[in-house]
Amino acid sequence: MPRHNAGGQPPIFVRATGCGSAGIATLVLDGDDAGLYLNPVFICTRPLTSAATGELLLGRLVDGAGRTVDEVMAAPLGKKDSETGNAQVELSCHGGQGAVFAVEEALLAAGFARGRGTELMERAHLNGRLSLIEIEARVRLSAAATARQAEFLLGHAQFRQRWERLGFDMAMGMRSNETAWRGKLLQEARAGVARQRAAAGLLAQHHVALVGPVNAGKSTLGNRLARADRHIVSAVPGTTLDRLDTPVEVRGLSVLLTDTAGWGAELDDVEREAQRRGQEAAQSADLRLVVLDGSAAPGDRDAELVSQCVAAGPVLLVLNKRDLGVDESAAGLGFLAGREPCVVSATTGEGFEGLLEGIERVLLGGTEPAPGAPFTRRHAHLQQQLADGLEKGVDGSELLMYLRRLVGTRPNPDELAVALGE
Ligand SMILES: Nc1nc2c(ncn2[C@@H]2O[C@H](COP(=O)(O)OP(=O)(O)O)[C@@H](O)[C@H]2O)c(=O)[nH]1
Ligand SMILES: [Mg+2]
Repeated sequence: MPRHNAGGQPPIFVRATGCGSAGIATLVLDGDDAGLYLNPVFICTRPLTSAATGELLLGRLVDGAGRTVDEVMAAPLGKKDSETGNAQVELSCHGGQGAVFAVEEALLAAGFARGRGTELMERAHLNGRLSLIEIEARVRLSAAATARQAEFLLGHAQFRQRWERLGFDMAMGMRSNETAWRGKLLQEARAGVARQRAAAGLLAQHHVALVGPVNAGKSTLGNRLARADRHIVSAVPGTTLDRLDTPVEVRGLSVLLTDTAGWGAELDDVEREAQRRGQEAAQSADLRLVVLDGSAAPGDRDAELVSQCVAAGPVLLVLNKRDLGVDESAAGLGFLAGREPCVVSATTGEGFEGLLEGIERVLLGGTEPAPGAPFTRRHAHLQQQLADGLEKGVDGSELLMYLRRLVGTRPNPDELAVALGE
């Protein structure tokens, strides 16, 4: 086994593709000695170490006994061209778990260590190649559930440029002994803190519960929200006995929708348990959609249900079955909910846009997440510290430190840990 040179970062491998059934999988081998370590187990017409950046070499990966593990394609990358600033080899092998495991075993035997998922980004940051804001955006992009989330996160470059510019203006102002930058920076920092909530709302997964009496149309409504027939709809009361959690997208927000058993009268043990679980979900959800049959006059239990839900947190009252008419006394329940009810028909889809808009408004807290807004608690925290410092008249050089930590272009292991810890 070759000895890795003491100065650089030791050779590791990290999966660059997902693990599942696939035609191809790519592993990134990172470290200045990656080629040296791979060379003895990579059988090709010519040595890997002689290949230049951009060349592709087809060869066989072998284990310690010389047996072929897989046919692989190796693509070496020089220090200048790789993202981490270390030399790399991109190794493409057959996809699928078995093939990837076998290749990883061979790499471990050849002296590579298994890298953590974020380790390449960490190395890139510590080598001055990747800012903290970019790392934070990438971690979230790889977990983004909706196109709207992804689009917002791609605004990270705007966010970084804006704060780099503020830092530049500040440094110039300090040099020429003027203080106009203070007012502008304070305004931006305050605005940033205020905008982070909407961004957090866009990036979070929200738990929304469908509650209401049996046969109000909760499952039909849930199906329409999920745009798929995932829930069991039936005219027989009590069909939804268990909790059903379905990930759905509402106007680009990621929502986990829980359909619950109806709050009916006659209950056996199974139904009572289903109801208990439903109530539990309704209590802990971020938003409760209280679904009632809006074509019929509400009973005392309906009013009681709305009040109970309001006590647990945000509520949208949904008066369903609009196609059968709207009973005026049902509309009056909106007073209890504290908001205009959404009057819809789950079967025809009438009124649905209003419902989607209502859900979006509650979950985002009424604000629109704008591109270039801060999107982590770390950002908001540093902007808050900056605003506090400006108000207290703290010295410019100290304030500049907050800006440096925020943008994170310079290697900062402590701040990196905070960024990856969220
Ligand atoms: N006319 C009409 N019927 C509906 C509507 N929504 C649901 N239903 C019917 O009401 C019955 C109960 O629906 P379901 O979704 O199972 O109610 P749940 O018990 O609240 O989950 C079914 O026969 C549905 O087809 C609607 O908007 N209009
Ligand atoms: Mg149901």
